[in-house]
Amino acid sequence: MTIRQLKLNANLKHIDLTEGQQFKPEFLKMSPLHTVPVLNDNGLVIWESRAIIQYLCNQYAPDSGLYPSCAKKRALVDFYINIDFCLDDMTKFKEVLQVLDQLIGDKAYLTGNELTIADLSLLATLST
Ligand SMILES: N[C@@H](CCC(=O)N[C@@H](CS)C(=O)NCC(=O)O)C(=O)O
Repeated sequence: MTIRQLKLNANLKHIDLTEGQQFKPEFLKMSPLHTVPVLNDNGLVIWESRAIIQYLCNQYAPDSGLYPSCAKKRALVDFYINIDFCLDDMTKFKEVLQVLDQLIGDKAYLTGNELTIADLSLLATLST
C-alpha cells in the first residue's frame, strides 16, 4: 500500500506462505525470522513492515504527507504505528479498539485529515 501511495516502481515478489516458501534458504538469507514483508533496496535488506514503510518515505518521498517531516506531526504517526503493536495482544484487542475509536473521534484519518503510513499499517493489522 505504501509503495502504491508513493507511486514507486518496485519489483514485487509473492512468497507463498502456505507452501512454506519463506523457509527456502535464499529467502532466509534476507529474512532470518522467515517473515514477510522484506525489502531489498539495492542491497539494503530490512524485514519489519513498519521499518520498511518509514524507510520508503524517508528515502523516496521526504516531503510526503504520508510521513510528515514536522517532528510533532511525525510523533503522532509514530505513536499510532506503535499503538498498532498493542493489537497483537488478543486479550486487550477490544479495549485497544475502543481507545482507538475515542482517539480517532470524527477525524478522517488517524492523525487528522491526511492519510499517513500509520493508517496503512493499522489497516494491514486490522484486516489481517
Ligand atoms: N512484525 C512483523 C511481522 C511479520 C509477520 O509475522 N509476517 C507473517 C505474515 S503476516 C509471516 O511472514 N509469517 C510466516 C512465518 O512466520 O513463517 C512485520 O510487521 O513485518
